[in-house]
Amino acid sequence: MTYWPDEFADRYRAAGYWTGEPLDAMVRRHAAAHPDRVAVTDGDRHWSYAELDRRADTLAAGLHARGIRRGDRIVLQLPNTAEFFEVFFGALRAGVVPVMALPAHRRAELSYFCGFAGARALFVPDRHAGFDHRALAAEVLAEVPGLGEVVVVGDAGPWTPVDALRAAGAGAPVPEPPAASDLAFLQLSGGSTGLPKLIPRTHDDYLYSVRESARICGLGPDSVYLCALPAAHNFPLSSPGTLGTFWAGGRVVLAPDPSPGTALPLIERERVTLTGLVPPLALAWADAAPGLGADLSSLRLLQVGGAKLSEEAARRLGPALGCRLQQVFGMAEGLVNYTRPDDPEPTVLTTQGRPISPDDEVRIVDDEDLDVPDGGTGHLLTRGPYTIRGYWNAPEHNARAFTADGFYRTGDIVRRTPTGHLVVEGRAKDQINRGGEKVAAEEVENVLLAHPAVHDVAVVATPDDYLGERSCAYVILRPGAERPRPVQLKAFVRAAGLADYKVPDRVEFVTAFPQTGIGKVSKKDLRAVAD
Ligand code: AMP
Ligand code: DBH
Repeated sequence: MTYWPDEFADRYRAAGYWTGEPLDAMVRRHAAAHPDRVAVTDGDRHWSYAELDRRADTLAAGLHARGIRRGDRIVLQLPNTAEFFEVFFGALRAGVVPVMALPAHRRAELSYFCGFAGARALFVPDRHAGFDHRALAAEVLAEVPGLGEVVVVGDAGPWTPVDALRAAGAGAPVPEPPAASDLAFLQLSGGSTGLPKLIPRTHDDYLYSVRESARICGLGPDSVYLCALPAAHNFPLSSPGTLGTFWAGGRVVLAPDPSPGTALPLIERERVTLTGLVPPLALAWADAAPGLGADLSSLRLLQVGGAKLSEEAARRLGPALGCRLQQVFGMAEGLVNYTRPDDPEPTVLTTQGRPISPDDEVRIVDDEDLDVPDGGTGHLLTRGPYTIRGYWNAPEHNARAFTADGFYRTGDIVRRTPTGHLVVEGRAKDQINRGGEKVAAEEVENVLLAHPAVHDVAVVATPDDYLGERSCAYVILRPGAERPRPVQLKAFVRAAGLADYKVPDRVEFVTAFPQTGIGKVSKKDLRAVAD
């Protein structure tokens, strides 16, 4: 399987972007050079590079011994614990492809990932944030009988404990290393259609983005990265995140949750030097910092991304937390933009950064795919050495989501400044960005359409001071149907097994939707009604 046309792959190799090194090699390299240096801190546990390397080897061998082999898929739903990296690197080392589920995902998402990816195993914690993932796994297994097994980190109950894999792998041969041009893992898209899309990332392309991100952000062996967002998400995983920190030989500190009460004392205790947050969290930290009185003097860089940061908010953050700000505008499909450490302050406050690579091709086009004049606002299209050419096994969707010559249609509306920095001006995709958590309107609409009282529904974003956006479901009832209470419709979405953040924040009943000129529902006008 090739993921880029040969002509491009050759170019990216010749330019030195793709080096042929698998992603897990960085752990092996540091384990050899300075085995006792701490790689991961999780509460009172500190795993050295040597320990992480050994554990990854054992897990790789364990997967192999149990018949989970190169090219097989597993679904990884682990929270911010050291085991996340043991399983992640172990799988990569065995050539086994993890699907990077989030802890917030529930039955509908996990069943879809397991079924669609044909997963051989689902990895879950026992409990996390008061929720029993073993019970969730039972529901998934009932829906996806082909799923081989459930592996639990913690108290396994009826399932396979991760210790069984470790035991199977102890002393067993470690599989041959994967080829760097192979698929490393399947990242998830926030999506805008009914079903979430899987994003095929190779070792070569991902490592390039990680390496350059680490360089741009100035990471080194003394860097201490606080992983406060869910570790599987593309931002904390790669921009430069945990992998960038490992690449540089630094230390990753895992926060069990991102609240200021948890995270700020951790920064003080572990002398954290950088972290990445979504805008609402960054503001919550800034608000809570004076009251908590934690010593944040070690913190040098606060990265904010995932959703638009207003200039006003950007202005507050640096002074409130006593560190530099960096804006990050990225996507799991590839392209990542950073403001640079030497950018003038107005650029850092008012733009979402510029691309990582000189070979990131950016086009800004109108509705007819024609380039807008310099400085104009339009749809962002992109192609480059770490941006996918298509979603995994989705030919029909790919025909719409990519141009014929391979540019990804990001769905973002942007303009470009004379220095090449991008400013996100809006969004054309049918999605709600709920403080960095993306909700595909269609996915929620499809669930609500199955409710007996619902004739039609449109889910749109409404402005929100805290999250930036929240979701509102506009519902047209069936003739004669009794009007359900909004909480009943919300409960219906939850009962369908969707993650909590996809449950509409608001439900409004209407008798008709505003229409566009050709009779489609005008979400633009609906959003205006909601304001
Ligand atoms: P996903 O495709 O789910 O990885 O989400 C990526 C999307 O998040 C982008 O296409 C943008 O819509 C949004 N996004 C990420 N970072 C920013 C940012 N700094 N400002 C505005 N939107 C952002
Ligand atoms: O929102 C994102 O998906 C995102 C934001 C910042 C991302 O994938 C990234 C950086 O790599």
